[in-house]
Amino acid sequence: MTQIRSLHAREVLDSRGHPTIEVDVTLVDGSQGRAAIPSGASTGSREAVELRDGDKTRYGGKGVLKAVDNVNTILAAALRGFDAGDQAGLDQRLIELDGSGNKSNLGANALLGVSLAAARSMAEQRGVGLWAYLAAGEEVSIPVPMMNVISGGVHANNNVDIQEFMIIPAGLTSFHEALRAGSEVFHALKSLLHGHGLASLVGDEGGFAPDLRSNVEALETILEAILKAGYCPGEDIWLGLDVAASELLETGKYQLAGEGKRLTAEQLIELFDDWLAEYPILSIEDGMAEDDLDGWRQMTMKLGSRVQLVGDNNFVTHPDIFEAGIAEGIANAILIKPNQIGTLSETLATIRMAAAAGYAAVVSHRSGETEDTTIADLAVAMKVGQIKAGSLCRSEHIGKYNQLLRIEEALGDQARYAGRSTFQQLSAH
Ligand code: 2PG
Ligand code: MG
Repeated sequence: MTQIRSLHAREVLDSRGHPTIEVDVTLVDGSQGRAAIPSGASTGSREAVELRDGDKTRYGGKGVLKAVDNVNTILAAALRGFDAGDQAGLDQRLIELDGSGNKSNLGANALLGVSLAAARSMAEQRGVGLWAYLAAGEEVSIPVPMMNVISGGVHANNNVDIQEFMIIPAGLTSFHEALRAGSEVFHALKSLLHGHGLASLVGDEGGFAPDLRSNVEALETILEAILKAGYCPGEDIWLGLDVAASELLETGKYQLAGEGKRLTAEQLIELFDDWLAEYPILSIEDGMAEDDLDGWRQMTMKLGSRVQLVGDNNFVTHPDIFEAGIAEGIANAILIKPNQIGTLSETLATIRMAAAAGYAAVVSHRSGETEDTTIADLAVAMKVGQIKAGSLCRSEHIGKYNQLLRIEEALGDQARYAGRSTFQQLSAH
């Protein structure tokens, strides 16, 4: 009943209007699963390879027809009859069929499409939600959303260096109240920006991308919006940053154009320290560039007991790379992006590794998204406690939050919002 009858892939568009791959898996009993794969802009150098055609006559070279063809020919032939219920075996087979080590032969986008669609077909076959299928009877939780309200860096066309300013409604008592708080703050922020004569156009992740003069001005404006919406900063709602520092590093120094500064790692850590004293910041992602191991060590030593330090571009959701990072003692949390590694099983292995090492995990979208909401189910099933899925507008982001509302509703009085307890190990909070 759970053998694969057929695979079918197609080229669709993502939220930036670039091509991406969508895969349908059909089982012998007719059950179907579908997955569409997102794409990043501030990518880590060791991410699994997203296969693009490079044919400049189509979509500026961004077409994915090769990856589509790899699914429809090689993978379809090799996996016909494979038991989709054996996710670990299926993913192992995908890795072997690719054979490259970084998924560059068949494409991580092709492999992940099959891997996730297979899991979805199984959930369909069992007649349960994906989250329930993945949880396999284990306890689940609804994650705290980290919602991008101001965008900068490579995600926006403005003067703000830091890529993402997020609000974290960890102090609310349910997911739907947390989402409501996020939406109310988002709209309060919009009217504040208008009041300051600033544009409320949005960046790739739906956060506003105003021409603020500095990063501090962004922090101040968000605090004002939280208050204006009737919430208490540092009690209901905290702040989070994705510095995406790899993008700031130029000839050995971190360039903060907004602040007019060129900083050493040490100076940047001091700046974060100042901000921690001033603002209710709960989480800093990629505070150092991916290769700045020494900077990461220093930052973890200096700030790691007081703030969540999330590794994204440096860990790239890769179990081996992450394991080395844990041994180095860098960061205290990891960002989980299934397309950085390319199969569901490896993603799950990295999440389990984080739990075993006492690291927090944040399941995350990419800045080029689709209507696929798999990450919402994944975050619930793996009980990670946090999800980063963009802003409070545009359906590619809202879709994930709406899916969490549905799951919360389905769980009824069993629904547990991860809330403040997720951040309990941080002494300052
Ligand atoms: C990040 C992500 C998602 P991108 O840096 O964390 O927010 O951006 O997908 O561009 O890598
Ligand atoms: Mg990041």
